[in-house]
Amino acid sequence: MVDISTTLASLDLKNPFMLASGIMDEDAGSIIRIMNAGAGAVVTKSIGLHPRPGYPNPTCIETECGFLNAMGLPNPGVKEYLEELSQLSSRKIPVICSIYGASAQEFAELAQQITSESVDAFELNLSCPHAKCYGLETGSDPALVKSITSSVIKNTSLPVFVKLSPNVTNIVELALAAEHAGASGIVAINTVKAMAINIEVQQPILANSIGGYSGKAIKPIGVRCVYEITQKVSIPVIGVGGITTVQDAIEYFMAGATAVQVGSALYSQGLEVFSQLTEALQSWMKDHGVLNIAEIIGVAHP
Ligand code: RRO
Repeated sequence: MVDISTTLASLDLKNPFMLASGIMDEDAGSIIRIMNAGAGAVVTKSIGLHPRPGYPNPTCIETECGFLNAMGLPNPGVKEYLEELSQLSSRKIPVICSIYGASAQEFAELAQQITSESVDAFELNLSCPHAKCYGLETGSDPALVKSITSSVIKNTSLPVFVKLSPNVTNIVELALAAEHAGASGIVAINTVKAMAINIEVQQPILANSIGGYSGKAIKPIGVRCVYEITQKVSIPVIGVGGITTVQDAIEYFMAGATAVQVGSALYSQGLEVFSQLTEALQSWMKDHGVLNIAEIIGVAHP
């Protein structure tokens, strides 16, 4: 029997396939469905201190090779979301709460309000590509990454993962800033800043004009980021971006990822994607004589 379990700080995952933030994770009902579908862990929609309606439609479109979204951080705010989390009667798998804020102080307040009763870890969204004052606007400055990460760590005993953007010159210096601040791991990558234009009306399609690109097309960007980060940091890195098949996931593991997140693939493959990936990974490992997933993590490094 091959071993596909993996460990991220104090979190034990029965398999390395996590739900990425922002897909089917706005309410307890959807999260329970993901848990029952066989995911190794789930990450929630990014939650802030106050409710946000998000941007007007269109907020998400399918393009030639992926999806383009500018949802605009829609969420009910921390108070209401805690009620959703309280409906997850038993957490069969780790639940990681994605949080966003405009300052270290806002992140600290969220970490104080969301306790270990509700979740098992935090993912800091320092990478949304199109939200003014949030995400990438804070996550492209190593000093801010360090101060935000430290402020969360001071206010929680839970593991803290930092989700970074590929839309920067040097993702490694941002990962190092998070590691030096005491992060338990890095999540790479968020969506790639992009846009599409309707040539008949001669206007951008998304209401926000600019959005984030996800799906198969961004996989090589994600793999490159994971590879570069794992050359320099020693905390675990979670790979995300364009994973639809087990071969995609294995590429991320070989680049150095300890686990991976799946998002856009849910649109095409449905909830079965988690059990399909798990079974396919087990058969691939058997066929290749790999007994433990740890044997392939980072093997592509010189
Ligand atoms: O809500 C969004 O528009 C969004 C977020 Br928070 C994010 O992190 N990445 C993305 O592509 N969209």
